[in-house]
Amino acid sequence: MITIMMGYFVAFSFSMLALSWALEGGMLYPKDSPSRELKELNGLWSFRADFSDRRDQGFQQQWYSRPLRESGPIIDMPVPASFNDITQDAKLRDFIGWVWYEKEVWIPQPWVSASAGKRVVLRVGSAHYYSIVWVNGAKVTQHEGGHLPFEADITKLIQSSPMALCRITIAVNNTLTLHTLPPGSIQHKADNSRYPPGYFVQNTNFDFFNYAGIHRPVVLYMTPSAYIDDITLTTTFADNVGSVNYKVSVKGSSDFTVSLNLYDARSKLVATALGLEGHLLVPSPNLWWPYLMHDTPGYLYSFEVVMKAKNGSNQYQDIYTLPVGIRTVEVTKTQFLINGKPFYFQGVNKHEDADIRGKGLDWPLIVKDFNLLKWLGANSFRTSHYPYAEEIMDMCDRYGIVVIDECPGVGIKNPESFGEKSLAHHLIVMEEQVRRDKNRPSVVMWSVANEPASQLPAAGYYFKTVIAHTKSFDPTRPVTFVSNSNYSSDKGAPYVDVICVNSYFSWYHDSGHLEVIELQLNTQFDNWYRLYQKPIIQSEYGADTIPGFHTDPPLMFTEEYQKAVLQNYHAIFDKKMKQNLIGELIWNFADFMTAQSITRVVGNKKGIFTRQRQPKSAAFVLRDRYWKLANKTGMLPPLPKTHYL
Ligand code: BDP
Repeated sequence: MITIMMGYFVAFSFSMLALSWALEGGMLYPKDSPSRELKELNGLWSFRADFSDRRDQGFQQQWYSRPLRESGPIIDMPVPASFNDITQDAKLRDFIGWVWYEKEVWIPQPWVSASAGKRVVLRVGSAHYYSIVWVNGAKVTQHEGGHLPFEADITKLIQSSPMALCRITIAVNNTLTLHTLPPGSIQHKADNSRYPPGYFVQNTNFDFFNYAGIHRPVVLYMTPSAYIDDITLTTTFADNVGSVNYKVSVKGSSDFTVSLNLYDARSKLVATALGLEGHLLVPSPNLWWPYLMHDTPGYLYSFEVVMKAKNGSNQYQDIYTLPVGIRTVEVTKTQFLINGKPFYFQGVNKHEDADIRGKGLDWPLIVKDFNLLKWLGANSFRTSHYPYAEEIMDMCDRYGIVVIDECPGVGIKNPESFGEKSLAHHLIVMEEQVRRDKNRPSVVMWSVANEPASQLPAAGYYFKTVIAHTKSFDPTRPVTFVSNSNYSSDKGAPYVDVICVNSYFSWYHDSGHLEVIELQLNTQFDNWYRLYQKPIIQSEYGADTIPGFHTDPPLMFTEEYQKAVLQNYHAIFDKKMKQNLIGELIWNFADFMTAQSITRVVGNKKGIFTRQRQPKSAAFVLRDRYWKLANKTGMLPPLPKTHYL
């Protein structure tokens, strides 16, 4: 829609030009260190949605050029949080277009002085979906896509202003097009007898509410002006010796030295080296093991980089420490091996979703969810259907929760979304995601899409390219996408390392007929394996369930029916896991919000937990199964459930 989204499209095409194929620079998570400081900008921001017909008033009136309160009414908006459920205004809940955020902050004086040799960066953990950022009225960056971080070096800008007060304005647009990830489209309703003038809706092909706003922390951080820009770690081990293979990049000086120190979990120095690239050898390493596969899952070493640089007479030191887990990943025709041992994904699919905050990062929720995962005996999840917050990924590394790291490629259905423009953007998104998560031991596989129209002819070239591109950045991890296409017509499946299949027998097909599940599921696995001889993950299965609904015999939407669906699936899983099934991920961990529709009763109810994280009966079925499996598959020495809680 040219009219309302004009500003958006202008910005979009600019970004496509501005980004080259390979991203410039690293995206290390901002952390304190002896050389670095951090200032969190979370809390209340000023906020205004641009309700003007063309949604372009903010640009016409340059709302970024003076305090937002001076150009019109503002409300308080928490960051991080989705803006949708914060007020009582239905118009804001379903708003499409530009919203404006603003915060004024003092920059610590030692960061500002030009002679101090400091670099100051503004970083946004994620904002949905298109963002433009100004500092004191000057544009500093823009970014296409939610779910991934972006940043701007604002050193020069703040050093040139007389005051250390800094006004940060972020305009965020949640409009989706056929070329964004996820794709979407604006539909105008031109029939004036049925719709008011200018009426439009946004259509999407995904089943979660399109929450928007600034979803993850915004921070200002300071590094020395010569700094550690990026670190890439891969690990191997053989003959009881682990190897941490490293590559470091430094910016801001060409006259520097780099030393590396590896510490174990008790802070004992176990290896050292010098230089930008090399290997650190660790005899008798403590390997990184998944939860329930070892007594000490998620073992992390600390990889410390110490960089000393000179610029003329100025000397700088920068120190950055990255957790590293030593582990290997390998896929055979029938197995997924972690550290050479068969790993079975007994896990869940999740969403970033909760009451009021929507997709906003929320620590109590995060910790609660990890406690529930441990309670359940789940060893893994898929980040359905977009990369989750770095703070969540950190927990996976530490707890040994294995992750299939999915990009926002969900709902790619329209043939136009398989064209060059979409493909180019998809490649950039994969680069950004790999750049962010490449060092995480918990991430064992990338998923480049969920349920695309992979039967379309264009899907072959599209997925071949996206998968090859992802592997060129990370040759160490398998790549997949999640399919619900027919096995015989899926054009992308030839390029994946692991077949991931979603199916909803007795739910979307043969609704109410539990008796067909076993036969249909058996056929599903046989068909896929016969054609591809690749290991298979059941990446979704489940049934909507209203907590408190009970019937016997089981009827759809009752707790009994959900349990029965699970049990029927499990009977076949038990058979197939002896052959080539390498995992099962329930849909879904918890109920979540969706768009309104006649098939959704205030959201998707396929959770085994409610949205408020209370268990439905199926949670206990799954818990029994997962703990039994952990013992049976030999992943765990026989232990009481309480051992890990
Ligand atoms: C699958 C989708 C998932 C949906 C689920 C459902 O991958 O996003 O929420 O179905 O319908 O097709 O519950």
